[in-house]
Amino acid sequence: MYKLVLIRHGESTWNLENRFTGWTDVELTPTGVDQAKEAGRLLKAGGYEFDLAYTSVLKRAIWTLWHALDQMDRTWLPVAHSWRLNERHYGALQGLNKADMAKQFGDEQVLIWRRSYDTPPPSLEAADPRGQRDDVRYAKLNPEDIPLTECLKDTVARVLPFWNDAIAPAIRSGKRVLIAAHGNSIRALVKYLDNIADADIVGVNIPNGVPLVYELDADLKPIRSYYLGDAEAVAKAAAAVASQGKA
Ligand code: DG2
Repeated sequence: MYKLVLIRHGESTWNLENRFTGWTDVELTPTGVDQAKEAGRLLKAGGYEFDLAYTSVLKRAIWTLWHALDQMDRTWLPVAHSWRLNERHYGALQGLNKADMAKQFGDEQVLIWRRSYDTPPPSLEAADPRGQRDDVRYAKLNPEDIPLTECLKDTVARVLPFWNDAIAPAIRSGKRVLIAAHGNSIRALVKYLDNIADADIVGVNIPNGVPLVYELDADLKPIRSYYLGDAEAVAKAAAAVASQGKA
């Protein structure tokens, strides 16, 4: 049996301001740092050990991983970064307030933008300064791989090659893996691992900074999965994420 641990980053400045973030590279808040440290303390207290960590190229996930590893006295662990673990690109919604958008367009429309499997939010214009065309960290990508918007289906399509080519082989080779990523790049992995139907993934919300443990069989199929920490607090935090898009 293998164990895999996923952590959504701690609260970011734009989570706090309730703004669509996507590929915008925002910082953690002090609460987010505390959540990341608490995740590390929980992993340490649970006796978790890792050989390898993966994260995105966005600093809210990178710092979360670092603070968690620091609490475990494991800052020396090898870490691989990939844009494929970035948050789902939120298109022209990036920077806008989720509740304001719900007031303007209705809760139902914002739920579609946030949680529908295959309806992407409105696209950014290619020349929009909120895009990443000139960002050095994406300079080696094919221009068509840099999204202007993404639905979860698009996110699954760019996360899975990294799972199949890098993460899954590492787990199969016996490496104990920790992944620090984002609400929707983690939902993409959870959908794939748990084989969740397109219609049902709408109801899955990932709380900030809580380790999500997967026990996997030899074929990397989940035997069970669970969050570490207080179950009631975790359920409350996931419900709070769900309601961020309401007027
Ligand atoms: C949030 C997720 O991403 O937002 O892009 O706004 O996990 O990086 O904070 P994260 C964003 P929702 O899909 O939950 O609205």
